[in-house]
Amino acid sequence: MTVRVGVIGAGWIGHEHIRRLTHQVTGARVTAVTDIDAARAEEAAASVGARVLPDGAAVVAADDVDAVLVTSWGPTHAEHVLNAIAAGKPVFCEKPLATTAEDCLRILEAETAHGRRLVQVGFMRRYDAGYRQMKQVIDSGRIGEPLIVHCAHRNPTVPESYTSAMAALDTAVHEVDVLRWLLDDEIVSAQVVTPRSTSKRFEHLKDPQIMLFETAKGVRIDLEVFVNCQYGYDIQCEAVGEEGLVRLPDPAAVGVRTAARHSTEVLTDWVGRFAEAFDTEFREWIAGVAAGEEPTGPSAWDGYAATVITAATVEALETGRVVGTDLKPRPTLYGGTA
Ligand code: NAD
Ligand code: ISE
Repeated sequence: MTVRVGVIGAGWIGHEHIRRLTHQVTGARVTAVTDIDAARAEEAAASVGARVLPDGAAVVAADDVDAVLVTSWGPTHAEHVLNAIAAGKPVFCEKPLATTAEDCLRILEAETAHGRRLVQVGFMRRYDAGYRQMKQVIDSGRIGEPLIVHCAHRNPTVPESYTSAMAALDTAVHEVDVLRWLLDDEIVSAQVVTPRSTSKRFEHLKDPQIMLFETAKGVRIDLEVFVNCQYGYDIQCEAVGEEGLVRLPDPAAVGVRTAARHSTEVLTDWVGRFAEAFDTEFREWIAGVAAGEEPTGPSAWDGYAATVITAATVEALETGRVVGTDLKPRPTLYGGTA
């Protein structure tokens, strides 16, 4: 079966995913595209022979759309995801699931009422080969119980529109998700420490930031978010356990020796760093949809948890306090008891 996908939002990542679904994933075809910017929708649709529809509701309702991909701006995600659940169609939503806890809870309620999972959230790091190897090592018990995790998330630069809160909401959100998954543990509090800011930033921005998280089992996580580091896109993660440690590998790169120097290249953006992870993420999602199975990737519950935890991190930044995350009880649909 070919899964016919309708895309809502044909911006930067929408384009990437349309290209991916068309050229990197078998068993999928993009049949409909919408964007509030009509020219963008036209261009994206024309590139793959899809039709343009007037809005997200029309994409969800279309007879030639089996599954929905939401790649519009974050504040619009909840509306499209709720429409897809109401239509009983599988929906892949780029992060964030929604920008408020209340909207996430509406989605959890709607999916729970539907009775089976339809929603997957685009936290692609769970599909990165290096993180998957780290998870195997942690789950095998080889390093003993995890105690501390050291992480860094560095972007070379960000535009002026990027705010201090986005360090948590837009950037650290990836670590929040992947660490909850790696450790099979919940983040219960957040704290933010701000060192001296780099001079290579827009004046309004606090950069870098050091985020400190604690999990329910007492694991401590330190995360450096530095979005104007200049030198490249660099993701680091090291989990220290009772009997050893496991470290995320750097992407494979040849070593070059010349002029009395040995160097390896550092990537410059997330598109290249996680290209294979995005491909795997969509191959697995499409295969599951084609087989009529519930998605196995990050769930609406994971999307809710990420939104609550990153909101607590912003509060911690703004108040200087340690802020609890205060999640609601996890419904049974997502492996909980509520
Ligand atoms: P973008 O601004 O380039 O594209 C968003 C597009 O959505 C725009 O073309 C805009 O016109 C359109 N749009 C907005 N509201 C709409 C609506 N209601 N209906 C139809 N179209 C609408 O932004 P982007 O960088 O592509 O980011 C899009 C989403 O993807 C964001 O939620 C962002 O957080 C997420 N994202 C995820 C990753 C990742 O690593 N997983 C990376 C980048 C962006
Ligand atoms: C962006 O939205 C992403 O999702 C990238 O993965 C992240 O590295 C970047 O900091 C965000 O702005």
